[in-house]
Amino acid sequence: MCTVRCPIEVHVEGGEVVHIEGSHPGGLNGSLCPRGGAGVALLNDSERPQQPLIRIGERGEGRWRQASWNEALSHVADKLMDVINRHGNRSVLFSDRGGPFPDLHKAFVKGLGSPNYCNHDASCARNVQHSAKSVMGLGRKGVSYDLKNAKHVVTQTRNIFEAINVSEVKNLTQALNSGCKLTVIDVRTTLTAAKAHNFFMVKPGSDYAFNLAVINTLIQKDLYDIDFVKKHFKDFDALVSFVQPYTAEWAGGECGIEPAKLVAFCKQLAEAAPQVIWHPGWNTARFKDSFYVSRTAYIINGLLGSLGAKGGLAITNKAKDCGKKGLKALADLFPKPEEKRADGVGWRYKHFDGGPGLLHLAFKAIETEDPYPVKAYIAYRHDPLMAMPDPDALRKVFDKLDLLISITFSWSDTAWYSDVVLPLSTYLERESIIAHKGGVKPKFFLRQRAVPPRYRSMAEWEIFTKLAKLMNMGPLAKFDSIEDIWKYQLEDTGLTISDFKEKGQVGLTDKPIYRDMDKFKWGSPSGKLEVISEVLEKAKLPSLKPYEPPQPPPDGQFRITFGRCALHTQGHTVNNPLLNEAMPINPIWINSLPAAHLGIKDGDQVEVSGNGYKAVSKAYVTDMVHPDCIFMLHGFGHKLPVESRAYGKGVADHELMKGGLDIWDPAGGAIALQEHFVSVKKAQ
Ligand SMILES: Nc1nc2c(c(=O)[nH]1)N[C@H]1C(S)=C(S)[C@@H](COP(=O)(O)OP(=O)(O)OC[C@H]3O[C@@H](n4cnc5c(=O)[nH]c(N)nc54)[C@H](O)[C@@H]3O)O[C@H]1N2
Ligand SMILES: Nc1nc2c(c(=O)[nH]1)N[C@H]1C(S)=C(S)[C@@H](COP(=O)(O)OP(=O)(O)OC[C@H]3O[C@@H](n4cnc5c(=O)[nH]c(N)nc54)[C@H](O)[C@@H]3O)O[C@H]1N2
Ligand SMILES: [Mo]
Repeated sequence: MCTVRCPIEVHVEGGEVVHIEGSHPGGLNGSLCPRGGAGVALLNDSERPQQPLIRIGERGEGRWRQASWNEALSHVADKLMDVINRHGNRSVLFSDRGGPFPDLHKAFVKGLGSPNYCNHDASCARNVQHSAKSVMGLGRKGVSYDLKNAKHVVTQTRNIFEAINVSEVKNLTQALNSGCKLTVIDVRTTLTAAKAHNFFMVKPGSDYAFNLAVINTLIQKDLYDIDFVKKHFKDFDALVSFVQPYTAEWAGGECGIEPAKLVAFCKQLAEAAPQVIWHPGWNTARFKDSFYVSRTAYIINGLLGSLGAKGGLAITNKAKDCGKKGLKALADLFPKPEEKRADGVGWRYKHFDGGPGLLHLAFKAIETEDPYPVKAYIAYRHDPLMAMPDPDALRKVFDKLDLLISITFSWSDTAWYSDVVLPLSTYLERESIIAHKGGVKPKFFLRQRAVPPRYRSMAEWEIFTKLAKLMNMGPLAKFDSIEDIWKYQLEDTGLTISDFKEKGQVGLTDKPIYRDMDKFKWGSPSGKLEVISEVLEKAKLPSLKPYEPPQPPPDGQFRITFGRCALHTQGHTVNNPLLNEAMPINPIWINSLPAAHLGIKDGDQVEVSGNGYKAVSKAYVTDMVHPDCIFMLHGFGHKLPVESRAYGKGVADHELMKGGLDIWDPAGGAIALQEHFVSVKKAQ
């Protein structure tokens, strides 16, 4: 139901799933969010693809031929081989959803001989990833949020109680009950803000100013950890002089906050340090300077000594840090393709992280054939026509493809536009490869299936190993069952699959492991926390970028802002029978002042328009959102006739982002989804 993959227990009676709850041995003790509970409705939903489908009409027309799995997979294998014969192995692109299971998909793409494995992150957390690397030389998951032991948690562009990871919610709640303070920086009063000790409603897009003023205040008032800075920072002096003009007074004007409150907040941080977590954000694909917001968040954590600290951003452990062997990687079955990536990551853009690349730049390559033609695209657990801005422009890009395949368990705009839809079994009906979860207490975990597939769907291990067989893909073709794959993964670990049977997971350490930071060497070129990043400087990008205020909304318009709620996952649960009943549309949050000016009252039907798209929803008139913006939940405004419950309800935020595929943060790489303006009026 969500990429967080909270551990669950599924109760089955007479072959039917009757109840789903948070796993007890997995640490959730029954707790789950509404989406987790609504998995039963997904399982039984007849409005999901029920067998392989091959397109017979025009793309997007919705005319399909039902196919057997043998026929569909042979068709896909033949088409892929045809594209490869004509344009080379590199002409196949695959996009995935990051998380714990991509090893198998990476193996498949390497087996195809293509360097073009991408994931969704260009429209999610790439800015955080790249900013983490630019400061620490570690990825964003190289540190873990040790919420349980924190004394002050700061969330900025992060609605931790509604955009949910259940164990994070539980750990933070436990910490708050033990006296931890919470500060929220947001453009609206979220549920998280409602529980906060300090709440700053900032002007949309002004967070970088806020952070610079915090750095200035911590330094000017000697509120930082001098010993930690001496030991770990490179170029601290450059930071001191850079932030000089960025005072709390100054930020007051830029962000629309009280300077005295910012100073008092900094004092609280110093009191709680190093047990402070300043969350660097999750979905930060928002502004052209979002990279620098996250970058300064990491620097603030460094100034407070919380990078690597217990109760701060503790260093993440893997198997080897617990004296154990890791899982054997399926991706290692094949050599790394020698070709350069189509998205330019690693050669044209050397400061970006190779692993999952940048999908919007791969789409650019499809469009321009620069550096070479990309002619086949497999979207796995990914709906770029909803997850990326400007779907009309993206459909034109897809028109240049010879082959578009979607592997999914629900309908999506991308599946609807595809040549072949391969229906995946839901997570309740399939096994997955063993996954590793890093943290202060790392573990391996396993997804076991609870019931057999309801329709003619298939698990991903089956789809990819069968395609591997049809395409003579040596080592991946040799697996005949999920047990074979599990055995391979566990080869070096000394574990067997029976070790997972009872709890679904195996812990790699009994006690949390915290590193001795006096001896810790960071992953950056200098081994230090880099204020001036060698990698950025080489790419001719500033390490410390002067602040530029966000563009004010044109007269009578609003900046678009968006986010999540506890009841839905992105765009793919809006048609779920239970969740749709609980929340069928996305209300438009609009501040009372401009609403009054426009004659809009709470509950009125309003039309949101911009860039040639318009749709109607209900107004939520409130003081709890900044007057410069409107806010809406992402994932609504579905237009597929096969989704009767979601059809035509609410507003699609991504449709309001014309030209958005070309608006991105040059330092962080992610798309800047909130650099768009819209109009609102009372609907006729
Ligand atoms: N229930 C639920 N949980 C989820 C998901 C889901 O779909 N549903 N999705 C998962 C995924 S993929 C992700 S990436 C995470 C996302 O987790 P978050 O990033 O925490 O979630 P969002 O709601 O997208 O955004 C957080 C907040 O940013 C605020 N915001 C918007 N513009 C600005 C700004 O300029 N400045 C500041 N300071 N705040 C701003 C929004 O008002 C919103 O409250 O959630 C994960 N968990
Ligand atoms: N305008 C705008 N754009 C956004 C966002 C926003 O808030 N506003 N949010 C951004 C964020 S944070 C993210 S993470 C992306 C999310 O973008 P996506 O990853 O595309 O979103 P989802 O809806 O989670 O999943 C896409 C498809 O995968 C299918 N699916 C679900 N689980 C599985 C599975 O286990 N296997 C397979 N094969 N398929 C599965 C779903 O049914 C759905 O059709 O969107 C980003 N784009
Ligand atoms: Mo995300």
